[in-house]
Amino acid sequence: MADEKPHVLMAVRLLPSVGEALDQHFNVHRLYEAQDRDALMAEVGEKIRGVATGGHGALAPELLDKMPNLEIISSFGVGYDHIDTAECKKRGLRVTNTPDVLNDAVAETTMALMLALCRKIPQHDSYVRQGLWASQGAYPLTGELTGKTVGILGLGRIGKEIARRCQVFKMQVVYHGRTQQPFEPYPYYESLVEMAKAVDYLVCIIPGGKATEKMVNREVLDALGPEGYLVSMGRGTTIDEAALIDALQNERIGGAALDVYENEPQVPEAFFPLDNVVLVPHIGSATHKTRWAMGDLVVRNLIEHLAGRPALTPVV
Ligand code: A2R
Repeated sequence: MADEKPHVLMAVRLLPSVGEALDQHFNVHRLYEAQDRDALMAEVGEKIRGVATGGHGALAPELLDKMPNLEIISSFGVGYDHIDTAECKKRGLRVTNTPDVLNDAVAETTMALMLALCRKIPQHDSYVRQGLWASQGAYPLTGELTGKTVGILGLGRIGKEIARRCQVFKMQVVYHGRTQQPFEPYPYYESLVEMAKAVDYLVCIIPGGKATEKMVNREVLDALGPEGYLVSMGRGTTIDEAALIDALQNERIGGAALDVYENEPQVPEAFFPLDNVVLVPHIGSATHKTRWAMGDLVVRNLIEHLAGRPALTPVV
């Protein structure tokens, strides 16, 4: 049928709003619900022109092979390190992500983690719940963000929103990346180690992938030092987790707050007994409003591309 809706594969479960919107515009095949994935792909693979996927939905070449008419992979999330972009280029596939709509939410989570670390919010909460306030008096005093220096590793879309918020908190902002951004008002450090030496807080908000793997290593952590704090927001793979655990256990850094991990959703248990680390389960963008907007962009990229118009946010 010439007017048949295009066929789209949902590789992973996404928000209900995404599934509903996709159902309106496309014939949707849900790989994650299939009892027999091979049978589903054998039946519909040739018809599929678009894939909707997300951070934990890596697409193996063997799966791509089963979709010879595939044109576009629309991925939920700004990071797309789970997608082999070189392979997609080779196959002539368009790849899209969901940038910008999550900048504010991730920046907000970053500030929450910086405050939690600095003002020891989790410790205070448990102090009150355990009845220790009444029995032992006030909790020891803490530091504060005001007047401290924050180094942003990755002054991109999200990094810039974090920088603006840190300025409102009366912090000094500096940054490191591959290139200096002369129109940004913040001092640039060519060397990550030199920046780590100079700052009180190191906020990591760079993409994952080979180029940034374990970039925050023992040398960087030691440069940050016992009065320095790490806040990890980008990808867990950019931190050498073993080196971080060692630095926290031996108090060679002041503390860390982590939203992302090397092997999510597994979190090394070595973190659990440590009082100098705040752990949250990859919640950077996890608000109703932002996740809805990200899902909406996944759908609109598919609609635009499959109608023959340019995709909205292509990365390949
Ligand atoms: O290096 P530059 O000047 O292109 O700056 C980018 C920086 N960056 C790196 N810095 C050092 N070494 C690298 N190998 C490297 N690769 C990239 O990270 C840029 O300032 C920043 C990324 O900014 P955007 O591309 O605008 O990404 P956005 O939307 O801020 O998201 C950052 C990451 C995502 O890739 C997800 O993994 C996570 O946050 O949600």
